[in-house]
Amino acid sequence: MDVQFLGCFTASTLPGPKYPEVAVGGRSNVGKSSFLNTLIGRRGMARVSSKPGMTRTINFFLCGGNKILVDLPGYGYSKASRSEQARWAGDIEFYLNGRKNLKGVVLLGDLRHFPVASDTGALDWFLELGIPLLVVLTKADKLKAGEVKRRMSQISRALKDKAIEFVVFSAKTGTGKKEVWGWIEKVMSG
Ligand SMILES: Nc1nc2c(ncn2[C@@H]2O[C@H](COP(=O)(O)OP(=O)(O)OP(=O)(O)O)[C@@H](O)[C@H]2O)c(=O)[nH]1
Ligand SMILES: [Mg+2]
Repeated sequence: MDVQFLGCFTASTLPGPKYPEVAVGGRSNVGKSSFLNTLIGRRGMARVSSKPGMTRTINFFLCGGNKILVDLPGYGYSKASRSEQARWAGDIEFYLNGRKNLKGVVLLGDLRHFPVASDTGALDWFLELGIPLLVVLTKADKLKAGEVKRRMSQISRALKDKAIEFVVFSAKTGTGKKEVWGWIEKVMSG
C-alpha cells in the first residue's frame, strides 16, 4: 500500500478534512505508533520509542491515497510538564470533538493490563463521541497462548455490557492486522 506522511499538527495547525480518518489513541507507551507501523507495513513511518512521550503531536498518514490514519499523543505521560500535558490533552480533545470526517477511533490497550484506570476514562470519553470504537489489545506476543485466551475472556466479559468490539494484536507478529483493517475499511465506507 502506498503510504505518505502528511505531517505533525496541533490544534491550531490541523489541515482541513479531505479524506475519511481513523484515529488511534491510548496511554503513553502502549504501542500506538508501533501499531500504525505494522498496519501500514512500514517499520519506521511513525516514530517509536521504548520511553513514553514519543508522539507529541497529531500525526497524519495518508494510506492508499484515500484514507488517513491518525497517530495521537499518548495520555498519562507523567514526566512531561503540566503545561505540555495540558496542550496535548487540548489538542486531542479539539481534534476528536470537532472532526467531521473522523469515521472511527481505535483505543489501544495493553493486553496484559487492560483496562487500567486511564483506559476506562478514555473508553467513556471515546464512546461519548458517538462514532464507531474499536478496542485493540496489543503486545499479545508478550503472553503465552493460554494467557491470551484467559485475558480475552476476562476482557470480553468486561466489554460485553457496552457491546464494544475488540481485537487482539501484536505489532511484532502482525496478529490481528487483518481484523483491524477489516474494521477500518468498514467504518470508512460507512
Ligand atoms: N513486544 C512488543 N512490543 C511492542 C509492541 N508494540 C509496541 N511495543 C514496544 O512498546 C514501546 C512503545 O511503543 P510506541 O509505539 O512508541 O508507543 P506509543 O503508544 O506510540 O507511545 P507514545 O508515542 O509515547 O504515546 C516500544 O519499545 C515498542 O517497541 C508489540 O506489539 N509487542
Ligand atoms: Mg507514539
